[in-house]
Amino acid sequence: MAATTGKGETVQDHTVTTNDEEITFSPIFNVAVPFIDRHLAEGRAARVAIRTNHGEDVTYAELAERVNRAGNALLGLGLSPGDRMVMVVKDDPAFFYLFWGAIKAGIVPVPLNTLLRAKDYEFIIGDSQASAVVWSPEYDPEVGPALEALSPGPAHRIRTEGDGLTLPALMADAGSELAPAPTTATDDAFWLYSSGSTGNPKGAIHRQRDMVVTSQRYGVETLGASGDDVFFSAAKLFFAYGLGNAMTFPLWVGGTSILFDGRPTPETMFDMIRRFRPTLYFGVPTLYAAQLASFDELDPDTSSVRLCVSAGEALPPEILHRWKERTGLDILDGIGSTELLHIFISNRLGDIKPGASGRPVPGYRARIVDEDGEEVGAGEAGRLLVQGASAARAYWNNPDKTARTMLGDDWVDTGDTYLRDDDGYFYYQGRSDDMLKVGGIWTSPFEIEAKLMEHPLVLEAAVVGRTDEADLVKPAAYVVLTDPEAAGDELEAELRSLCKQGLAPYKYPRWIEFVDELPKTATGKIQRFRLRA
Ligand code: 3UK
Repeated sequence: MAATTGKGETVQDHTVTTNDEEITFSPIFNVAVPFIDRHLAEGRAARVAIRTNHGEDVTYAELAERVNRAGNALLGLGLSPGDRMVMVVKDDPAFFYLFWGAIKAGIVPVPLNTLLRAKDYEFIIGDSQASAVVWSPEYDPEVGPALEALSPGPAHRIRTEGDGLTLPALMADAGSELAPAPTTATDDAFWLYSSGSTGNPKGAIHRQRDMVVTSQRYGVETLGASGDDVFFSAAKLFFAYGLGNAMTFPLWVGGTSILFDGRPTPETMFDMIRRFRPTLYFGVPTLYAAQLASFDELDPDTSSVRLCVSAGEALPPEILHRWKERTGLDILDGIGSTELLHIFISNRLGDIKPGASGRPVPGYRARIVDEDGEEVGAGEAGRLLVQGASAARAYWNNPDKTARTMLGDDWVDTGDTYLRDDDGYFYYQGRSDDMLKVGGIWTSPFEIEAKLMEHPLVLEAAVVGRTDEADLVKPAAYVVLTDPEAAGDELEAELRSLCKQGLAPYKYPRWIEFVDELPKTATGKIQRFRLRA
């Protein structure tokens, strides 16, 4: 299909042009075309797009046909462009068919965290006013009650396999050809719900262009991803981090994605790496720490990997150093968010600053501001604001939160406290709402945690504010040990003196508690609010 611009030139629909300055889109643009159909036109039909831990391989030709069938199946049920389809789907090829089939048909997929509870699903399905819900039968115990509680609720209820109405049955009856819905680059494409530490989850509305921007600016220009890469992500597809790592980046460059539908543990991750030989591995700090703790026992083979990535929370320098020592591999730490869709400040190949998130990814701008919105100087902490063309346009049905977060012109308030050094590297200081005032001075819980983790017996640490006898806020540390037997007064004194020596004097933890584990979100973030409670 071709269109004519006002200037009389002819442009193909659904095309992208990229240069250093900007990424431009044809007036008619449906993002399923460059990510799915383009590979057939470019001779990659027989290449493997997806490999699963169950031994299933899906080629680019099979993927394109199944995407069409899934899109037609949804249209056949009566869904219309703009309708929402909630997905509670494990990491499986069906996730790809549904997500892209919906987008190609103009329907808006809303993938949800598969670890939520019935109450959460009830809220989100109701909030999104979804016309259809599709789920993997594993999640029956939580999705079932949520659907029962909603009346009338979504008109269409579909399992990816098993009982009742199933996706494979619908796809078998649907046509294998589908014309892309004639959307534009700034039309809504998909939503991702983000759960803050307080309040209800909010649906971030992403546009057709957003996955192109993250795949090109971070995937290609930062990671150097190409069609030769094999991508394996410990972070699941429902998380914006996993969605990029294991779906949009491989599909953008014509590479291969390895899917694992189980629980990420050191054993399962090392086993997948040995079996499928990925070139890029994407993890979170907690998992890297656990993989290091069982490294000797598992004796892994990581020789296929060229580069590792970490995001979700800041990567402690100790983990970076130990991983390099054991595997010879670098870990690129970068900060991303659901609202910006993927990583927007990152370390680079050959330019890694331990303890820093790095510098803005090409195409993104970052500013650190004080309470009045004025930019602060180098070395001063403030709120991190970021601008980029992958920024969500709004939160669904939430004008207040939208106004507070989406500042206009694609600027987003991240809610993080950061400082920038003289060389332009950005350092995470904590969530703005987790920062402590100790003796009147802003204190980063994260800085104290990083210091504690320098001790060889410390696996993880979390610091929160606690009031002392005088009702003043002081740091309290919760510490997980590599050897729980080592807990005791002696180690406590050692950790305290480590902090006193290495940090400003007011920052040492006044209380140290040894615990078996830290409360975490499904995506691996420490829930400091639960420790405070
Ligand atoms: C924190 C980090 C320090 C930070 C994400 C990569 O985590 C992702 O998205 P979420 O919406 O959370 C966003 C918040 O998480 N954070 C993430 N990465 C780092 N803090 N260093 C880091 N490297 O508070 C941020 O505001 O769950 C990560 C790609 C896509 C993502 N959505």
